[in-house]
Amino acid sequence: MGESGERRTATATERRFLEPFRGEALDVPPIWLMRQAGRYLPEYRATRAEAGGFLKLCYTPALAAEVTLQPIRRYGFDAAILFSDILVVPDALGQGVRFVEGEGPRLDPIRSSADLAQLDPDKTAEKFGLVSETVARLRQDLPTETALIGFCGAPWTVATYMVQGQGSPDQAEARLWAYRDPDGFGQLIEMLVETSITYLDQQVKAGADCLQIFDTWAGSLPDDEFDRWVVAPTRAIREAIKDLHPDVPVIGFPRGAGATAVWYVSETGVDGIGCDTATPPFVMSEAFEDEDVVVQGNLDPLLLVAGGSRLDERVDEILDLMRGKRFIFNLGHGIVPQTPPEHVAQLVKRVRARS
Ligand code: 1CP
Repeated sequence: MGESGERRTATATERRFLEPFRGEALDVPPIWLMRQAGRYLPEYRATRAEAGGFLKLCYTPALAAEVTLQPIRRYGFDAAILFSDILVVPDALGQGVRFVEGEGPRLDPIRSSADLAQLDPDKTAEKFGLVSETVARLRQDLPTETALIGFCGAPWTVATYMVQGQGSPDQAEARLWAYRDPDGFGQLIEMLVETSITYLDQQVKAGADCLQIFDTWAGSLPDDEFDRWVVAPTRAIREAIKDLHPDVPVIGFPRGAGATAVWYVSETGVDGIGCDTATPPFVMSEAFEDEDVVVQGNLDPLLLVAGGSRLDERVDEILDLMRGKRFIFNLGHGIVPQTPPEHVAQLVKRVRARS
């Protein structure tokens, strides 16, 4: 094989993770897990300590690539997900983001159009460049058969942190701004749409072969607001990426969308739908039948903590219902820190034992 461009095309066809997106229903579905890199792994805790801070870890390509590879070495997942965070986008835009040990993220809140003027999309190049460097390293270091997922937070979910200044149970500050001043809030969403397109485009150019848009707080909005702040921005990102990279699938994860998930799929045009823990497996198997979409999900992350025969039984139930479908096995939300690593091994073994 000659040029590296040819080589990439040839090897990409060997990545079984991508086959459901090409129309194949596999007997043994591809598997990866949200937050597959993280604190439940001792080697992650060691690398994080070496980095000296969470954002430093995200912005040090050698270390971010290392923690991305750790779960691949242990479990041989079909896809790796770039190690970074959805809050890298506000950080790169110039809103100070800190991670307080044991408390989660803290940001200087943005609550008005005047506050928005402090953000600068032209500033993102340096930090996005470091993330792209991680992606490029990963494409070199990953096994050929392992797909690489890039990601961003959906504009709505990222905005909830930017406006609240931290995580919150109800996303009240963002929801109130959106009601009181939809044009001002819309400017923030528009900035996030444009910045996310740039960010994802760079990740694909650096070697990502699939993208996921995390909308963790999609479920906190009533239908009309869901349309405006979840569906429309996601569709804009999806369309832009399709124009730039027609062969790169985009998975949407509108956590908590419930009955509006089917609407989300048909209106955004995503290629994959991540189902959350509350979605009944029979809904995963039937609700999206009329959509041209790959379904991903949805084991309870706490069942992965509990382990035992309940874990095996539920895995079998999901696999039985999704048999013959274009399906990717995943959790319904991210792995939690108290997960015993051997339970993850048990899960992967159980999924792969199918035929
Ligand atoms: O102390 C630590 O090491 C930090 C823990 C941690 C980790 C491992 C955070 C802080 N982020 C991450 C990595 C991360 N975050 C990934 C890496 C790839 C992977 O292995 O999956 C991804 C995709 C995310 C995405 C992310 N960050 C989301 C969307 C998905 C989800 O879990 O809902 C959200 C909401 C965040 C914000 C965030 N980052 C970190 C925390 C603790 C939080 C949640 C804050 C809150 O709501 O209170």
